[in-house]
Amino acid sequence: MVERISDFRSDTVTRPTEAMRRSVLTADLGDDVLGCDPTVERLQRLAAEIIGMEAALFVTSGTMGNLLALCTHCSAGDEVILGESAHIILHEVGGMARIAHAMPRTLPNPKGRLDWRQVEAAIRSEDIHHPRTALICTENTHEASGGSVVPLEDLGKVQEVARRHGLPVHLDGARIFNASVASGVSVRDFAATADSLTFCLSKGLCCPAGSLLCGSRAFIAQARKMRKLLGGGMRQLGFLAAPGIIALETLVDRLAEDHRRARQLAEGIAGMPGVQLDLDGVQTNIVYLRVITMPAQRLQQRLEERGIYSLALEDRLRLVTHRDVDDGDVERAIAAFRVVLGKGKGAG
Ligand code: TLP
Repeated sequence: MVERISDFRSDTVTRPTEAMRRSVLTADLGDDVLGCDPTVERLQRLAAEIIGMEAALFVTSGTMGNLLALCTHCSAGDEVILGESAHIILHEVGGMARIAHAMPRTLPNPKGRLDWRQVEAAIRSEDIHHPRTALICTENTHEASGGSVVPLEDLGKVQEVARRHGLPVHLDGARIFNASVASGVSVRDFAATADSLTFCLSKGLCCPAGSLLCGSRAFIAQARKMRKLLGGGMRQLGFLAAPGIIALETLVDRLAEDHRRARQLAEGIAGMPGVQLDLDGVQTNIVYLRVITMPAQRLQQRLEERGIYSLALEDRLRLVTHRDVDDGDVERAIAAFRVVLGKGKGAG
């Protein structure tokens, strides 16, 4: 019998804090579709202020925030330049094609970094055969490379190219606060490299649900209408917005703890037999690894039998640190790896 579950599947598994739970009971409410939920209004003002953009819109999820950005920036048949391992490409159910009716033009993005020269070369010229390039998407932190922080300088260069060609940039900043805490660069500085940005409350910031799409007032007004079209207009939404305010006011700085634990976890596992793990890539709260001796699915299952939950994503295993795992969970995970990989008591 497993005594305790240590859940490293994602930072999305975090449960709301006591203060968040209390905030729900006292939240001032109204009908947000009619634009009069005071708590949502407060959250949106706070988000816009922190990000440094004119306006913000509370949406159900990061996926919806990104999709609204695609729908708002693009028309049917337009092309979007983005990394081949962008979350929008890998894990957003093809919404770009199915709902935004836009076409991806993917480029290599090792560690989440797009090369501005390749971006510039991919922008379509005016030609009777060509689609219109409508948007460039960046992502920070970059999930698929293990939460790597994309340097501000890189994002700045992509933005320069975009400006030269009169194109907008959308930044998928689902974990932009992790990027900021890890690098010391303010979220505002990262956000200044884009015209719109999505960030999530429901990951390391521990909220039960919700993301914010930020941009200019005109952009957000259009996105708001699109949110309604997609069925994302909610009524007394202040119940979900109240925890978001607490998250932004009190939970950002503690992300450093998650980063320290991810590092500790990665260092504990990296030297074990058959493990392939890029320690340099572990900059925030995500650890990706492969083991040469068994498929990721099998490893996930063997760890799960020992109370360590992780996620097999294709051929790699992912562990994510967050507020609901502590130093003890990290130690237990390392011990479970040792057993499963054959260098400890109970191996097999
Ligand atoms: N990512 C999830 C999974 O889909 C992989 C996770 O557990 O990490 N952008 C990025 C960079 C993300 O990592 C995610 C979620 C999203 C967007 C989508 O956010 P949600 O899950 O709120 O739709």
